[in-house]
Amino acid sequence: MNRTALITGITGQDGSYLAELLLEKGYEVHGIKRRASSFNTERVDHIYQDPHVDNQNFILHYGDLTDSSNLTRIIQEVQPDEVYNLGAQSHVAVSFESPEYTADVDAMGTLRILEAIRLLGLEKKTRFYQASTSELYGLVQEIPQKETTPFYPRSPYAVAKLYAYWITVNYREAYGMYACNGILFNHESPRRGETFVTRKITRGLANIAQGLEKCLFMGNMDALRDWGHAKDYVRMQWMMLQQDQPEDFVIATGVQYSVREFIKWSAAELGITLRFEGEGVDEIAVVETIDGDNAPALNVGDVIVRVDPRYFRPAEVETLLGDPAKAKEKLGWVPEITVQEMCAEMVQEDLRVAKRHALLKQHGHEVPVSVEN
Ligand code: NDP
Ligand code: GDR
Repeated sequence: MNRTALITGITGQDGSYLAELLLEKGYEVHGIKRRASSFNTERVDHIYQDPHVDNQNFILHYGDLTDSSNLTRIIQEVQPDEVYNLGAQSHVAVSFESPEYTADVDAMGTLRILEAIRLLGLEKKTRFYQASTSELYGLVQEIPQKETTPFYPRSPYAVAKLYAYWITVNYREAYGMYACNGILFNHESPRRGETFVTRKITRGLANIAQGLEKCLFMGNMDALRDWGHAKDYVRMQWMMLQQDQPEDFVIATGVQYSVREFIKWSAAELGITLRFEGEGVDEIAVVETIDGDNAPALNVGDVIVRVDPRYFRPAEVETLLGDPAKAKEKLGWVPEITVQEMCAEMVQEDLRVAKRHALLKQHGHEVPVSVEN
């Protein structure tokens, strides 16, 4: 019989890739989507199935991680073999502005699901995956970070995720549940939310190249991250639930780069070389050379990146570098897509959209260009 999976956060970056993967593997996939005043299913629209036809294997339910009764009812209806808890207020900077909401969704939401599984008597049937994060390491205590590295969270988001991490461990130990944490380092894709740094860069620079925006305003460009591709990382989320024993794993590439380097690669993919000048809040990036026809709106000497302290965080995570040795050894997991390949894919996708928007603008239509946070 086909296995059944329930994904919270199915409308997000990871949820959409994981849903595709599980459908390919023959799962019946259920997902929880939030009610919104406009459509929010863009990332999964291509796998949407008409509910009026028989044998549907992709089913969306309205729900919210802040609503226990709703979660319990959905889990009771679905009787999932596997639950992937990917839903979260996932933006670190936003968590400083909405700390209580972030705790409610990211920490208590995890407890609500675990408790629903237990109260419904599904603790021996349902396997549980928790989307834990490298943000747990925060002010890093060891380089590189591995499963045994002590945590030191640096944001309301990370503190909420710390609770979620430990409550997952606790339900495993207390009730014998198959529950585990994937401690995932940053992972990106063309489906990455527009306000995370990589997508902000690829989208912003593509728009600037096409004349839709003038300048990209950045926060801390010295920040170092270990970036992988979301497609590689969701494969591991599934693998973690297929073992004999539940265990926690770090998932990372083992290589780190700065935000500034990501800006340089993105510009290079557009045929632009950048020169960085100045320091701190006065740092700028100037167009040094332009090659090819992807940047018709730009001239040599244009300043296209500036620093805006608005994007600095009250407490920053300066450096993250993961050690994925355990995942390689025990699961045979290795990332297949390099960060440079991923960056090129993201730029090309954003360039395609920017070109379309530029054409619309040329013909007098309004186009969306905002880049916030
Ligand atoms: P996204 O922000 O792209 O997706 C988050 C998902 O959670 C969306 O579907 C969102 O719905 C949903 N959501 C938000 N609030 C609620 C709520 N109150 N109730 C139900 N659903 C909600 O995140 P990613 O796909 O990038 O990440 C997936 C998970 O992995 C998150 O938990 C994140 O914290 C964690 N993580 C991510 C990493 C990364 O680098 N991407 C690294 C480590 C961990 P909507 O579409 O309506 O906004
Ligand atoms: P992060 O990702 O906070 O690591 O959390 P993000 O891409 O937002 O920031 C990465 C680093 O870039 C610096 N930065 C900027 N960030 C944003 N968003 N906007 C800017 O303009 C900017 N300028 C510099 C940040 O200060 C930071 O150091 C992501 C999320 O997906 C979490 O949910 C997940 O848990 C972690 O990755 C692992």
